Amino acid sequence: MNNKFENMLDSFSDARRNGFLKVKELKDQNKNIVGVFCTYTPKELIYAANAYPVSLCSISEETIPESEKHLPKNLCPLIKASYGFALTDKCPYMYFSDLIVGETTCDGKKKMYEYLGELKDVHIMQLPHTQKGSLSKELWENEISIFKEKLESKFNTKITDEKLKEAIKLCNREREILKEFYSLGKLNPSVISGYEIQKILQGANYTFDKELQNKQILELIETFKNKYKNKEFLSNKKTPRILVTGCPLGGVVDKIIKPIEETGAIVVAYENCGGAKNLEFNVDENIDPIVALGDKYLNIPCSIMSPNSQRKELLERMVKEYEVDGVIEVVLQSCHTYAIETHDIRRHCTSLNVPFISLETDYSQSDLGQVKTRIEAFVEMI
Ligand code: BJ8
Repeated sequence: MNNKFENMLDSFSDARRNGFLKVKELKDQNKNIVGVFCTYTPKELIYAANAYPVSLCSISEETIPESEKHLPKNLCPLIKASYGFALTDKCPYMYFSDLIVGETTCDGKKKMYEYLGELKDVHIMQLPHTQKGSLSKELWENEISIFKEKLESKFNTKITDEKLKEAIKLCNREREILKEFYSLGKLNPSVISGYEIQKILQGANYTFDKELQNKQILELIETFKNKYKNKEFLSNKKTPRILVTGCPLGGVVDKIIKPIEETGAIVVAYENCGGAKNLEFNVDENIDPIVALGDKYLNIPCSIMSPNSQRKELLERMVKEYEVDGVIEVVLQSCHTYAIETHDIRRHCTSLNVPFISLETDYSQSDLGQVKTRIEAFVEMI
C-alpha cells in the first residue's frame, strides 16, 4: 500500500487524539459542541442546529478509580470511565461540550446521568424500552421534538424542516459510505483486517469535516477493491472468518480484536454499535423528518429493548452475507442486558450452525491472558 493510504489509515486511527485540537478550534470559532453517548442520539438534529456532535463514550480505564468514589465498583466500565472523565476534566470533548445528551438506555447510564447533570448541562431523552406499539413510537417522536426545542433554545437557533432534511441527507450519505467501507469485510479472501476496519469506523466518530471524511473513505474503498482485484489477500479460504457482536468495543479493541487476528482468524463483520447496529439503516428522506428520525433510531437493535428480535435478524443476515465461521460476543462487565441476551444469541447461533463464544471483560489488563486463551481455544475449535 502506498504512503498516501498508509497516512490516511493512520489519520483515522489517530482521529480521536487529533480531534482534541479540532474541537478547541471549533470552540475558538464560537461553534457549539454537543457530547453524545449513545447510538440512539438523533445527531441530525444537532447538525441542523449548526452544532457538532462528538462521541463521549470513554475508552480508557484512566479515570475509573476517581469515578468509583461516587459509583459502585461493579458497574459497567464504559459508564464509570465516562463519568470519571467528566469528574476529572480530562476529556477535551467532555470539557468543551456545551450540552450533553443522554438517553434512558440501561439503568447504569440513566442513573449516572443524574450525577453528570450536576457537572454539565445534560439533556435526557426518555427512550421507550420496546419498539412495539404505537405508544412507544409516539413517545419517542415526542422526545425528538423536545430535544429539537432544547437545541433551539440552548443555541438560540431555529431548526427548520429544510435544515433538518439537509442534515438527514448529510448523515445518510456518511452512513452509506461507512457501510460500503465495512462491507469490504464480505470479500473472501479478505483484503482488510478487522482491526483496520474498527480503527477507521471509530475514527469517523471524531472527524468533523464530513465531506473530507467521505472522500477519504471512498478512496480507501477503491484501494482495497483494487487489492482484491490484484489478489493481494490477507487470508485464504481456510482462514476462520469471525463476526463480533455485543457491547461497544471502544475500550477493548486491542484486548479483543488484536488477539483474534493474532490467532490467524480474521474479523470480517461487526454487529454492534461501532458497526452495523448503527450504520446499516438510513433515515427515510421522503416522509416527515421527525417521524423518519423516530423510525430509524427506535429500531436500533440494542439489548436494552425488549424484545430485541431485530438483533437476531441482523445477526443472521450478516452471518450469511459475510460467510461467517464463528461469532464472538463481547459483554462489558456488569452489562446485564447484553449478558442476559447471551443465552438467546448462543441458541440462535447454534440453530444457524455457527460456533459462538461470549467473553465478559472490562477495560483493565488483568484478564488479558485468560481472554487470549479463550479466543485461541475458540478459533482452534472452528
Ligand atoms: S445503542 S449498546 S451505545 S446503549 S453502558 S448498555 S455496555 S451496561 S453502551 Fe450502548 Fe446505546 Fe445500546 Fe449502543 Fe451495557 Fe454499559 Fe449500559 Fe452500554
